[in-house]
Amino acid sequence: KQEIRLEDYKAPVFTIDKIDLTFRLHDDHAEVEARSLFKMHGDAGGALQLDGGPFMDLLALEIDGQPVPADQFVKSADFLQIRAVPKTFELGIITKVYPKQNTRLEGLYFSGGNFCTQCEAEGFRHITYFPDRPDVLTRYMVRVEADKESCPVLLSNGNPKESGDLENGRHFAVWDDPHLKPSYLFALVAGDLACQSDSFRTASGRHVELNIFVAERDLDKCDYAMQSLKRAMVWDEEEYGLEYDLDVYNIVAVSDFNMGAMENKGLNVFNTKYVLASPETATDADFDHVEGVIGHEYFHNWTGNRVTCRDWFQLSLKEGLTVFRDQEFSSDMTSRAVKRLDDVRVLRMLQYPEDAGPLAHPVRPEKYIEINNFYTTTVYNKGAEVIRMMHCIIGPEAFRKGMDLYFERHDGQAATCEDFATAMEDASGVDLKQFRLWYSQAGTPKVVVRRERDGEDLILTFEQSCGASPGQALKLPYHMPVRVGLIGPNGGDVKGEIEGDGVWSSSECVLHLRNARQSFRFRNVPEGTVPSILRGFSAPVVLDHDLSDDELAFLAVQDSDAFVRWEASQDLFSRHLVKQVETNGVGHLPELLQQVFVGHLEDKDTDPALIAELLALPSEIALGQKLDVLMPERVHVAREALAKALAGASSEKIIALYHSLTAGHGYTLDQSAKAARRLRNMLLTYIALLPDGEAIIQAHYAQADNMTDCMAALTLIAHSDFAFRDQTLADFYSKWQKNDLVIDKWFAVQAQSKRPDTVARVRALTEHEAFTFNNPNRLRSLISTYSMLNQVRFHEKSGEGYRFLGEMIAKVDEINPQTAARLVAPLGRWGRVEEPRRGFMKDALTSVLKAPNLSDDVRELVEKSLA
Ligand code: BAL
Ligand code: ZN
Repeated sequence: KQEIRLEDYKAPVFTIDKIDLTFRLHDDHAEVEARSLFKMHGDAGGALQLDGGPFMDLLALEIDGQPVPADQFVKSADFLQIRAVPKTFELGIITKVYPKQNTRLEGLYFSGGNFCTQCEAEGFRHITYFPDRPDVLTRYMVRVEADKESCPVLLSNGNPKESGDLENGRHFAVWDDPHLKPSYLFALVAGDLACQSDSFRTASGRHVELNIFVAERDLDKCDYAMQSLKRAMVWDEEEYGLEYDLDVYNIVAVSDFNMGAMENKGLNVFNTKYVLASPETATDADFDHVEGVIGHEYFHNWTGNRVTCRDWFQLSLKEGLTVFRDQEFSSDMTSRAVKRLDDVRVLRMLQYPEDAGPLAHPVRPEKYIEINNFYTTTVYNKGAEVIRMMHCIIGPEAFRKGMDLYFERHDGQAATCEDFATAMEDASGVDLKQFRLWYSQAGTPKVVVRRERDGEDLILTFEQSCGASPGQALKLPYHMPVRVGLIGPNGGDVKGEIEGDGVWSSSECVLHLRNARQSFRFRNVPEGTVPSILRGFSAPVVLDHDLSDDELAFLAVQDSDAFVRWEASQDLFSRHLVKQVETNGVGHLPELLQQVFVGHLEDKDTDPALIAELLALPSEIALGQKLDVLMPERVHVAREALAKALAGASSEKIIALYHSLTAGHGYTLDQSAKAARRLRNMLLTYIALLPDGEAIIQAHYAQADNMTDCMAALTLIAHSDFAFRDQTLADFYSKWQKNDLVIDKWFAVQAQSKRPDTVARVRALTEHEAFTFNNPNRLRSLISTYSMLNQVRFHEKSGEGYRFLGEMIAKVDEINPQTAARLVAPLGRWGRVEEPRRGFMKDALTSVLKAPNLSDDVRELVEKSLA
């Protein structure tokens, strides 16, 4: 496959006024008839080039009702070219595809007894020959025909128009989508599905039918998704004045799905993981994810569908913006402070390593071979941070005006990131020229801040830099918003007066950092005031400051900003742990750390969910990132030792608080009940390290009446040497073996175990009766959890973890290249480790390249990872 470059973008020469699609679904194949009205613009030399795929047969090709002679067209594995076409014409194509053989899960495939589609980014070309690019917007009319008994439900985009019976026990349905859309938003579902229905009245009075289609056995697990959908619809009306625009909103849950969900117009197809939830089967985090993803796909209706992307380089235009919108929605529905910590943690754990490694790319990439490889945490999560920074720089009111302007200008169009930035600029009057570097430069900037006193004044001097990334040796300084507060000696925010490029609101200011080095003078700052820097994590950077341990301890307790409070605690723990790792020491527990820890335990004024996070030690991955050379065992040992010392020093307080949270808390999904569970389960991780912890964990597991508590205990049990370990895992398996999503957790919990035998167990689990290489959720639960989240066991000195992953990538690639490619990244981080690990990682990558018939998806990432 050839590299595609942003700079080569050309507007389409052919547009399509409308397309009529007929799907004739049969047991072993599907016939697809497409009739499209093409219009030529400018001079194409009379040749029409359509995208196609290697897995379909061409049965018929007509122009204006006449067969196209064989010498007038050329067909290859990935295109169809027709010469000498008229200026306007109707193109008729009949193709034959094989959904049951489609294990790649793009295009039309079969999952759990149902036909379904996945067309983003380039799946439509595996259904019919078409200009499969997001800037060709068309009106779709779709007729689906299938056997009535096996496929009673027939769905496509838009509104239902007509349905009825046919001969031979077959039936049909016609769907009409009045909105223009690109082919990647096309969807079809046919099968035997049960449905939970509800309705919604939009602010302007449109009645919308809401349906969630699932397998009959899962009908009792759709309530939360339905309630979340209605909350999302209200939220988008209230926050952005955006209403839904069809008569029906359909969601279908399928169990084999490459992504989390897909925002097809009026017919979202979801991974079951983000629809199904009941207290017995889903954790609180699962419920939050359901709400977040339901919101995300719903919000795409405007940011993605009504305004779509001109080309795939603009992917973050819809994804970064929609992630920002779903984050804000979830913040409003749950706890803003805790949601922000969760999002920052994800960014640092997944995006920072990407930005620092061989697969680093800008939020708006400039080239790709396989676009599926760019559905990355950089495009999504860093993209959302870019939107969040704009929101911070121009302020919420101007941001809302900018959104209005963006829709006013681009509704019904395929737009660019540049269009979005321009709308924000025009609405606010703020110059965002320099800010746009966040779209074009890869890498995580480093910001060093140093303090100076000058009489009564405090001067903060910032220096920003950003290391080289592939193809980008030198970086220009970014425009970044840095939110800063001042905490007076008695705690509490001090209002300041500032000289430099910054604006005060009531309790803090936003500094506009634009230069490589820049100073800000705060006037009349009382002695003993501690600056609270990068509040709310206002820019996605690595911050280096000169605060003392005592000052960090002070902020950890006193700061009014939850992020800085948490960050100060984390910094304090990290400093100690990094020292231990670097000196290979197992020193005493510093008094200050214990005091801070106890302070959090005794804090009665803070949301218990936030307390849980304040008590958490930095993850092994977060600690690894603070080292020049990753030393996985030392990190693991030092962290365990500190946790054990903290637990031992405060055991009575921990156990007392744990029991106080147990009493009187029946299971509900209220925020306060969820927060109590979060804290109680965090305490359990410390209890596991106490001599009498085993009995408490066993009781916690036995008494759990919900999956959150059950998994909290099972995670610790899987990691332990407890005598009941194997039996508990076996019991859990036999209890839940019919529930795929719960069995995914069973695999994941074993993949996460820090026990030395984990790599052998993970390998053995690939032979388990419940393991399959065909289901992406199952692959991710075992292989991705192991290789991405279990740092110490993945980086086994023997290299066995790397060899295992290399083998898995090659094996999965034969079945599903897109999902195989998502397994590659951990092997590319060889620059972070020393020999012999480094060599083992490269060997594993090289061995993948030797696989016969390696996909472009995997090849692109492996070659980049070795470069
Ligand atoms: N558009 C792909 C799935 C999602 O981001 O919603
Ligand atoms: Zn999305």
